Amino acid sequence: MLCYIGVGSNLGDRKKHIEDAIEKLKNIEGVEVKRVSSIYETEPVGGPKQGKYLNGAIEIETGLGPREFLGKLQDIEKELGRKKTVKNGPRTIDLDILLYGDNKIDEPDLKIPHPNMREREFVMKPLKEIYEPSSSLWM
Ligand code: PH2
Ligand code: MG
Ligand code: MG
Repeated sequence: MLCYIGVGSNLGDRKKHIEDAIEKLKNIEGVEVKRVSSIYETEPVGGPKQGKYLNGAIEIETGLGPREFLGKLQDIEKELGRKKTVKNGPRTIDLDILLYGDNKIDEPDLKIPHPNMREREFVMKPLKEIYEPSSSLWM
């Protein structure tokens, strides 16, 4: 399955958190990191007053199911010191599944495509750099 994830960080060594997350993704069995977008500095959208983010997008080929893959992303977030805070608040690392093939999932803890991604410049700009349109016609 061709899958796209959004990555963001606005706490601590933001660039290192993103690099570490990509390394950890590469080390997951059944996950191949195919492309990584440029990393952009972006103004925070929503949430409390907080620092600027670094944001990027990653293209992944995986045989894992969406739930299994989500679990792996959450493990990486924990390993990189992500703490539960307020909604849209600052975070060391955020890994969101944006697209998972052309699957549509609408469950309380897993929504694909990622809600509001089309309105979010910090998601779409890096995603458009690496998106492979052959897989679906959603854009
Ligand atoms: N993530 C959020 C809330 N706001 N703003 C920017 N610029 N980048 C993000 O990744 C981001 C955000 C919640 O996930
Ligand atoms: Mg998230
Ligand atoms: Mg997010």
